[in-house]
Amino acid sequence: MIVPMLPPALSLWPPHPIASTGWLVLDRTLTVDGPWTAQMRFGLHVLDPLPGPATGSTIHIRTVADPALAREGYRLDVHSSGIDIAASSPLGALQATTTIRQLLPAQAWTSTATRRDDWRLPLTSLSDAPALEYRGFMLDVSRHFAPVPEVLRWIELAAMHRLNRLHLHLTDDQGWRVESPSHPALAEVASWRSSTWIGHSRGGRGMDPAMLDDTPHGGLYTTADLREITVHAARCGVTIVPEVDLPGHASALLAAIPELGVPGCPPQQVEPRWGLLGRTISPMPGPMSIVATLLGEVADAIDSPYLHIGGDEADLTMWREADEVRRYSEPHGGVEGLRAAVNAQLARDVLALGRTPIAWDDAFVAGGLPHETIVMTWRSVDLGLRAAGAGHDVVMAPVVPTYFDYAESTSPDEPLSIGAPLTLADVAAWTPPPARAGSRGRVLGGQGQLWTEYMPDAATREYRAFPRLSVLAANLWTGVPTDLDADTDALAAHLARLDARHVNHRPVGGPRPWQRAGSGARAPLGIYPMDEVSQYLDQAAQHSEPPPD
Ligand code: TNX
Repeated sequence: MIVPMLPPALSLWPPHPIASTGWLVLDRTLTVDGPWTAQMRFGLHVLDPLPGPATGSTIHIRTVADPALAREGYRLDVHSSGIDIAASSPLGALQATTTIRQLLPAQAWTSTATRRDDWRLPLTSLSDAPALEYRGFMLDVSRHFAPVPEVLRWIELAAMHRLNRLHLHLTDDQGWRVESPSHPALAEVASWRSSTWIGHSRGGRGMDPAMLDDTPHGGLYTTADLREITVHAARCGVTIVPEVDLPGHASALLAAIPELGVPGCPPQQVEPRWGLLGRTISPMPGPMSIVATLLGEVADAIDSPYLHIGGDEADLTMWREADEVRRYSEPHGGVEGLRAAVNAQLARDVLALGRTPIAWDDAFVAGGLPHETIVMTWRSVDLGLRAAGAGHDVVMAPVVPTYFDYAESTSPDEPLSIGAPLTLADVAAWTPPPARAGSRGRVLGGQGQLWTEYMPDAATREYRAFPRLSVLAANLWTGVPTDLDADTDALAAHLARLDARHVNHRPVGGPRPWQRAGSGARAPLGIYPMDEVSQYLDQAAQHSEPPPD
């Protein structure tokens, strides 16, 4: 039998071979029954399937539970009279709907029911399951706030890419984005700043007042907002991973609740600048118990198995300069030992809430983390492998190639960014390595990061994320690198889906005219070249001697 060539619009993403023997034309009413009816109706809303058994005149989607399949795995069989789907969980059933939409024209990715009678599915059977269980995307909503509708869209875009974790970086020096029932000052003071730095630290103009935009920026999620986000994520098969970044990166928190500062800490403001600012909360028992309350409130608002405690780049100068803290640190062997004790305390607070703590690799290097803590590594993959060796489960998020705040090229056409280049090819070539033989911890997966210092709006965020996130997501699902040369058609078909979803992606060849930097506010004032960044990260990883495996 001759297998007809599929036009590019029918290639799957991640690329997956399809053998087809003909077509099922969707020119009749669709009906659906079985255990995954709700997932079909949600995931296939463009087709508008009705619940109910097959009748002679309908195209029937039959769903069955097959406990032998992997948690997010599925089997899909498109035959001449309908569609059969098997999954062991709602997550697998949702994955099958993603595949069905990908087999349809790109218009199947518009946001409303748009089925036309000439849409057709190839007659085909396929089985699929992810290589990695943690496939994440991190959105920094502190540096620039993403309003709720945008977060809901990121959830959908994550699900469209078979990513199953949305990590929200909720707090940082430049804004605290979670309502606190016990501390209203977090909403009143910490959720907005009076100005934003429009320069680049590399530009060398320091705190030049001309570089502040004198425009207030802010926003926060109420408890109700966070519940809405969590419920939408669950429907899409995505788990929210909330992060409260402590004990460093705390300017906004200290501006709102000064008693969290070390004794003698001068008043703080919600920071308008980017970079390492050295604001760390007090490690004393009083402040730590207030922080435990705040963590409990976030856990209460966001139903998730995880709570990320940050732990990165905690500058200890404030601790060293406060006599009381220095004395308090003595039984811990000094302030470095106290840093480890504080991270461990935060992780234990999270465990007491029934959640799994996650921390950046800096906290692993500091030592003393409970073994249940998942380590998220950003400074080097090797640190992650060491953490796995030491018994931690690990999520790999190395700057190269998962920090999409770095521009794809050094061209002056690229809008202002932290550094460059971090190319699509860099992403395509990378997959998280497995843990070394004999490690007690596992490498759970990987994650793409969108730190938003230089991304003031949703369009810029989408420009930086896509298509690099699409390629990373493919690698996390398949566990193997993407061959950009062999998969040109599949990527083109996927970019058409992004267009149908109105995603402001960067074309592979470079920005569209209206995506270019120009000479105005988005002009590239300075960037960190990638070799300098790698040198900095190597040094940082060397200076910090991880605890023995
Ligand atoms: C490092 S990664 C940071 C962030 C910045 C980012 C910019 C990490 C845990 N900390 O605070 O936004 O670099 O690329």
